[in-house]
Amino acid sequence: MTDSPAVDSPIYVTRPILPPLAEVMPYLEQIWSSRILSNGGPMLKRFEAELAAWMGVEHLSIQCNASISLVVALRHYGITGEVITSPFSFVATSHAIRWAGAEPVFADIQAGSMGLDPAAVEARITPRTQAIMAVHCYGIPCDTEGLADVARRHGLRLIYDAAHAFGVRVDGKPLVAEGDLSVLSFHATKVFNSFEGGAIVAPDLETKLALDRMGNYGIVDELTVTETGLNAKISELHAAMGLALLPHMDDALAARAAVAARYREGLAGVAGLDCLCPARDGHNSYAFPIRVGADYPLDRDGLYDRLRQDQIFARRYFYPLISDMPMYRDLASAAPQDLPVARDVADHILCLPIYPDLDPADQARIIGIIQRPVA
Ligand code: T4K
Repeated sequence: MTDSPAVDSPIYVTRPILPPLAEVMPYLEQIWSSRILSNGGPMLKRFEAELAAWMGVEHLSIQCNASISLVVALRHYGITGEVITSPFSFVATSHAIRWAGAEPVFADIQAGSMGLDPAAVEARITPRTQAIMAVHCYGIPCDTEGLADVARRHGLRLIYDAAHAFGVRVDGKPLVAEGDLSVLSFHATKVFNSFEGGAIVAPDLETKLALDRMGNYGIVDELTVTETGLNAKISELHAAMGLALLPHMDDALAARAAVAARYREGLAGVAGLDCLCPARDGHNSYAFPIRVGADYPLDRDGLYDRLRQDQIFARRYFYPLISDMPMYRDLASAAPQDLPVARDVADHILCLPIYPDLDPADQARIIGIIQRPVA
């Protein structure tokens, strides 16, 4: 993996990991020799097989990014009615619902998991509701049992935006096996990247092939197109990047866990600060969110600005709430008084830099500033 930045260079909230270039070259040579650049070529097939084995799932459809895969997932079930979703997420979650031709309906989240609250979801169900799209925010598992129960009792599809959940296991089982479908992101900013990319974890081969087809214009064969699909394909180059990085993921996850452990230790006992990702086996330490409370000397934005003075670019993921954005705020479900937990979390959250090769000296500097923000 690549070297760490110099001490005085900017520190961003994340930094992608890359495999050694020498390990990428053999894959590129194969592409150059085959001239197969896209359309479900050998590199993609191998990437799907090796990734499924690594994750411990049987079927997945690798696509160009999570945003498009969320659209494909909804289109697969023909969902055009209401989809109950979280306002506390990256905009892609609600945008995908709209691009699929459906309408997002916001429900409040739980304070602990920061995922959808099953009771709040149930209260939002109408005759037009067709699906729940929940988000495993920062890779913290939603209340999957509670959501599955609501979905089952009301005959709704349950689709997880699992963009943050690469590698997360609960009681040894991959979190992405929950729900009808789970969508992962392999964007540069994620735990695992193929530069750009995403995947839908499917329950069976038939569903996987249908998702592949939906992502390839709905083409069955040269003469047969069965549905209004779109182009969700990933190139062979992207598949090669993913393949080359995959063998490094166990080390990368261990390195992330070590960074998270140093933050937990360094920030323990700082009045007014809470670390929101529990130390838990099977977590992926995708992000390191903290809550900046009233007993801290600065408010959340004050700490964000203080860190920026030292070129440390923490991020306020996810503020503002999606439900406050201009294209959604007029929805009835966006009323602020109905989303009190999401609002409270969004107003106090700050995500600290975390990535496998974050230099311990840089991290000590970040912790030192947070411990004593005011000189
Ligand atoms: N669902 C959820 C819950 C998501 O969080 C996301 C994406 C999606 C769906 C959609 O997934 P994709 O369609 O992308 O597969 C970033 C990412 O662009 C976005 O993928 C991600 N969530 C979101 C949480 O973060 P920005 O606008 O904050 O990214 P940006 O460009 O400010 O990058 C953050 C920092 O990362 C930079 O300050 C530096 C570093 N960085 C970034 C890139 C792109 C690098 O060091 N190298 C890079 O190549 O959205």
